[in-house]
Amino acid sequence: MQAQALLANFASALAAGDITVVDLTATLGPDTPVLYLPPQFGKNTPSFKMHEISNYDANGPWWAWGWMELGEHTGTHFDAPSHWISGKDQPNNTTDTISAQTFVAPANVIDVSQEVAANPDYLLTADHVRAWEAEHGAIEPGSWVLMRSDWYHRNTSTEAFLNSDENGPHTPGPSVDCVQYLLTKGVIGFGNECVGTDAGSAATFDPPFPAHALILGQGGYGLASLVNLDKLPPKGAMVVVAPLKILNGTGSPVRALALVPKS
Ligand code: 23J
Ligand code: MN
Repeated sequence: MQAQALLANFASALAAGDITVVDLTATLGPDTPVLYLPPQFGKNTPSFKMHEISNYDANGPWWAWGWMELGEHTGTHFDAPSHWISGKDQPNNTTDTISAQTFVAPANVIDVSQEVAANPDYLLTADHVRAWEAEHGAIEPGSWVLMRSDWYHRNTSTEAFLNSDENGPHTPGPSVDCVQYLLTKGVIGFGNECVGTDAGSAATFDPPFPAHALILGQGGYGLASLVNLDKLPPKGAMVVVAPLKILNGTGSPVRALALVPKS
């Protein structure tokens, strides 16, 4: 009964414009930046490509439609536990087996935009997260931690977004101790505005790529290439994000949304 009233109130608040739906998704197209891994790590993912089937023409007189060539980990996307070797034996670790119950969850938005503006290699630390909690409240089990860096403003240029030089990519992410701390809080996953959940320098960490290795290894999720995190409050937004139900999928492009109460 209580939950029924809650959803009725939710519908009223949406209709009245007291809850805003913020789109956390970047446009998916041929210019969408994709991860570049140096050859020693193996193969890379292709860029998005749309193939035309028909365009109200001889190939389909009354309709337009296309088919897509796209990697699972392209654009604004979801990492399933099976993406990483550490998560390969987790239960319900693929996009078709993850419980839909987890596709709606609260967001904790940690603003590191100042730090990142000064240092693109900035790493979010456990101490920073603890200080954030002292100010905004504890990170609750089953919630997302989203790192707001304002990096998404670079998302329209692969060069600016990947920010690589001869020493590799320079993009922000979580430190190892940060990821370990977030796991003690029982988070559902970690989200980043960059091309992946991990920092550009994360190949050199112990373990390498800790957001992937540790979070996916514990059955948690990742969100990458998020946008508009600057439009969310530190606490109080609800994330609605679901991967395509790809059989044995290791991840999927998503339409990520946040429900934000009008302040
Ligand atoms: C494969 C290998 C390394 C990384 C990634 C994928 C991603 O960031 C991803 O999209 O999951 S770092
Ligand atoms: Mn991914």
